[in-house]
Amino acid sequence: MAVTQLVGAKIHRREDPRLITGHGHYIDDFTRTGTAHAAFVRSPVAHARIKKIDITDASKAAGVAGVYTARDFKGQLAGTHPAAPAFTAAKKYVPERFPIAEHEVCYQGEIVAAVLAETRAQAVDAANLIQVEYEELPAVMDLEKALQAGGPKAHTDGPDNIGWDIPYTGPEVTEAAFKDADVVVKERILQNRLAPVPMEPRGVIADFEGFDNKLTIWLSSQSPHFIRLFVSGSMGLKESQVRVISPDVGGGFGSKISPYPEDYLVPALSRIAARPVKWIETRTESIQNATHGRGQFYDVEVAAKKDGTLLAMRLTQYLDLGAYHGTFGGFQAVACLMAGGAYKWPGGISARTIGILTNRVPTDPYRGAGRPEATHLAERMIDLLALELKMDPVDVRRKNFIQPEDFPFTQNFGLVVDSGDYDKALDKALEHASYAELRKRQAELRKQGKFMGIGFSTWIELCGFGPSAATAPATGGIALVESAQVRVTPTGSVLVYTGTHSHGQGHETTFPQIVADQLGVPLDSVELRHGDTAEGTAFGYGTYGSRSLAVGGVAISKAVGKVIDKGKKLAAHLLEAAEEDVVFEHGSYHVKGSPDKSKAFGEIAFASYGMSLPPGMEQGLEAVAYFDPPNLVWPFGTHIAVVEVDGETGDAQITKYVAVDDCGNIINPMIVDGQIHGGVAQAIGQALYEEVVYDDDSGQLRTGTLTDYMIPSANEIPTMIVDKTITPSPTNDLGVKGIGEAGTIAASAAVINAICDALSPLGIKHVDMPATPDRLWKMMKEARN
Ligand code: MCN
Repeated sequence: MAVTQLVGAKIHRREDPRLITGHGHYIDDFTRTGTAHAAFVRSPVAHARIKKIDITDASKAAGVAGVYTARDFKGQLAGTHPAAPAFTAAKKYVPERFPIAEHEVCYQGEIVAAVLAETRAQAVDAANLIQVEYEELPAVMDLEKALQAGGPKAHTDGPDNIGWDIPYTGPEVTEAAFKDADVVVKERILQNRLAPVPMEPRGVIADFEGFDNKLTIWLSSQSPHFIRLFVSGSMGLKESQVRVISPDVGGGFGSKISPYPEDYLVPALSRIAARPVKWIETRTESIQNATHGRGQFYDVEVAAKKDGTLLAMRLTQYLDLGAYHGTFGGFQAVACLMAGGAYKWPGGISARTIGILTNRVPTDPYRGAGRPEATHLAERMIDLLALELKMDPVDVRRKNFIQPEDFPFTQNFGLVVDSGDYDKALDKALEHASYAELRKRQAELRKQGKFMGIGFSTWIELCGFGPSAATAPATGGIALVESAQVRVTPTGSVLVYTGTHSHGQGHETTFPQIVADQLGVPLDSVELRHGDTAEGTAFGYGTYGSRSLAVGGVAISKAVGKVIDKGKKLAAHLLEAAEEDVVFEHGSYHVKGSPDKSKAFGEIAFASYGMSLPPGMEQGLEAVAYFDPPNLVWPFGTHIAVVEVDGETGDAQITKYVAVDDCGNIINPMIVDGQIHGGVAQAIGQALYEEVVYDDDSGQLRTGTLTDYMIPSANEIPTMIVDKTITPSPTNDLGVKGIGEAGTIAASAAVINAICDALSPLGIKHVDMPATPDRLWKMMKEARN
């Protein structure tokens, strides 16, 4: 294949044959000789004082190697489970968290004891024999009640339930615009709490070798270097004494970024018991304990002119933190900064975020984190305004879009949007949807008493974390740059090490596409390595925030550039030419104007390990590069959903779905489409089916299995028309933007807007998620009455 065809080519995922034929290696596939299996005893209640833990029967049970409570870990793990470094200054109350509860449990599922046994079944059986006496306390479950002074507290020793309260901009910013407005629309918009449900739940294996004081951890993680940082710190080990291996990972969706209690406890157990320890999460443990996403509501007001010109927005985000601050949970507040969407707000945006402690499992980033919420609220408000003004929602959008000539555009919170052409994506989507015909069809169906609706989401996002200047203050000094190492062996194999982690995104294919193209070598000669802190770069910043390509991929490209430059010096020496007269093209160095005077890249790789080097040149052909992007990248697009709601049952079926997205230049269109498909499917799950439900009073989880927590299958997901526009990002050499979260950011608004449009003849203006048949049926019944 000609070299130039690799970037931009639909190359099948190289990792798929391995994964599809069952040759992948997930945590449960690993085993160590002499392993003890761990099981954890978890609180069955949402909030209680621990009065007594009786381990007598469990200690005597068959196969038990040890039973442990908080006291046993006190000398093993220092300090608390780390709270988010982000938003540190703005935090009001950060409850202390030790990975295992000693005196008080604050959510159902919090760990109170651990058992080690010879087999997993023996560990689970023995855990069931541990008797814990609880004194139940009131559970804080309602966000508004949680804010009332003098009410129950999620932590008995806390001052109140306010984890943070940040007014980004006060109401005075928008006061004048609201006075001038012809129309003001208001809504309370819910964001249902979601369980991430990766196909592979979490799991940890730890092997502490006491003689060397060395710890190896295998776990299912999106960011192994972060885990090494946190766990080594807590265990009093040097980072160099800890090796974290995150092999094949069966999905993460954001829930495998932060360290979990088990990530500390399993290594500590290995050190205590002086043997390898393994723990594999069950599905119910996963739904109960993996950090949840969303779990918020917003009060929003929009001021506009009667011709549809937007003036200003006011919003307050009420965010359910759960019982503790998620390590990166603060990121969800970015919804406030992104609430303006693809539009201009000349009269400003007033935004405040309140993080509220409750007795539920903590929330943390879940695919999109903050940006789906922002898109949902912006797009819902545009539709409410269109309804109020009896305008076509397309016209309101077009009237207020940031225009191509406005880029780089400084939005209301000072963030600089790199590039975009929002009308272009909208035009393409309208064409695919045959919009005019759809409206005609809708009018006909309405005459027949049928409920068909068309919903838009002209979404934008910010991703590619991130420029150190922007991210370091929020992360407590960690600059989210990315590093790469490219190493060429004497026979021309190219090993690429990245600090990002692929767990479904296809990096093993796309990153080598970039490298092979640049070096002019076959794709097969390039191999990507990631997920092992003992290999490659000094520190990797992991995969989240659709950053892997726009930061990690660009770092790789820079490292390849350094390799090419070194090769050029060597080629010039071997070709007896001046370096500036040598060009590198299609995998070969040649002297300008003399294509026959050349050295193939493979020859240079071999020569680099030999004796004929220019004076002062070291042997070998490898390079390390770091990339600190100057700005975030800003993908965008238009999604259109067509929905029919059954007037009798409330069942909403998506009959057409169009997604036109723009992620700048594309490395692999097939993988990009796959990311869109998966992301849209997840957002359809949020829009129509998924919600983590707890009992309002007792805080009991009611959706602890996949029979109660409904995730969509292929049956529920429509065929999608997927297309692109291409607006390169000016912030990186590849001109790329992220795509990993786009579908999830875009789709819930399109689906819910379509349902609201379908039900508008009944006077229904707003529908919350999930729009289950039950909810819609009740709303229709009420509206008809
Ligand atoms: N890509 C491309 N051209 C572009 C943009 C991206 O070819 N212009 C390719 C990339 O090279 C990469 C893939 O598309 O192979 C996604 O790239 P990117 O947008 O950089 O996103 P990340 O790789 O950083 O993935 C993170 C993102 C996030 S934040 C979540 S959450 C998520 C997601 O990706 N979780 C996933 N996609 C997932 N997909 C699967 N299967 N499983 C998850 O857990």
